[in-house]
Amino acid sequence: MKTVYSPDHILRNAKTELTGGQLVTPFECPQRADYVLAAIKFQQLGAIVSPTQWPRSCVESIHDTGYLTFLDSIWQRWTLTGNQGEAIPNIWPSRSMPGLHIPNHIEGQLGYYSLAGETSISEGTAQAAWASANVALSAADLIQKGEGSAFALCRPPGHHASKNQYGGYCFINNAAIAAQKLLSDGANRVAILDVDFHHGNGTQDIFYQRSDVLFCSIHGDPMEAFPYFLGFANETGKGAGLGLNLNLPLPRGTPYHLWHQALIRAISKIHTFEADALVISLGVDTFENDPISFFKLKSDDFIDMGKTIASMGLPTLFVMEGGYAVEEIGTNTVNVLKGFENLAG
Ligand code: 7XA
Ligand code: ZN
Repeated sequence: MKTVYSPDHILRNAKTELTGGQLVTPFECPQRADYVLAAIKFQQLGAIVSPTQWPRSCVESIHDTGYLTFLDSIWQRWTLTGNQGEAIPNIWPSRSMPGLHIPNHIEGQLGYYSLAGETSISEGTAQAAWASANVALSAADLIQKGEGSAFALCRPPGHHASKNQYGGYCFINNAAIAAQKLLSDGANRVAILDVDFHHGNGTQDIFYQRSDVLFCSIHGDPMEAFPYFLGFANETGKGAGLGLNLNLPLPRGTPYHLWHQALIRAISKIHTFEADALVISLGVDTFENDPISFFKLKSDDFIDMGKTIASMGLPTLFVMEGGYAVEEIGTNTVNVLKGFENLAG
């Protein structure tokens, strides 16, 4: 399996993450991609190729232009305003405010365009997000050109980003733009299976009313886990998308055999949908030692995960999302990809 990788991920190197009332070194750090890349080389997964640059319209097919302009300009505006630290939102439209207008002031815009406060914006963040998007689009292109599978080593990740909001370490929804590219290139139906520990609220929101994309997610119960306000089992889609959203929230301490049962349910749904291609939002923060999550998957379980995904027999694009047990992230990620290849041949 080919991997698409850009060294420009390193441009996303924030120094702060707001957690527990403190500014700590972000869990989503450049070393994550370094470990994954090293494991790909060590386990000889396949060629590592550079992304090409895709037209901005590929990203604008999913994200609002106003949001993208905000993302592109925020760092310069933030520093020109005289701010010394990284850009962190501190106010949001609340239940009693419609929140439908975009303030002129940068502080108000940060609140308008963010869904959470942990994700500081730093110099180079937008450039890295665009590089990550090009990685996903290039990997989708490999699938379109006939590769049975490909791995987009995206960083920063994407599945929390909605059409006009960043947060949860995500800025551009890489899985969504890849799925849209597969559709634009001729696929009739694309299934997105999100196996990251966290619910992919952005991806769900983007495709919630569409009939050409099925979204399935297996994740920590949002009553107990980020993003808290989306990802419940009764969210099943709307309008043309009714019945095409499957959320499988699971409780604290879930081991692989129970997680696997949810995977089988998702596979059954994908089978019924008759997808032409599959996009996997691949987070490995389901790992037992992940510092911010609460499932109990072991490293070897990721091999079986990959094999089970391969049993669907679909062209499959893997898009990197989360995983913060940094020293094990490479092994766990490549275990999924190797497991997939062993069954997919
Ligand atoms: O998949 N998403 C992630 O891995 C990031 C979740 C961010 C959690 C922040 C909790 N304070
Ligand atoms: Zn996650």
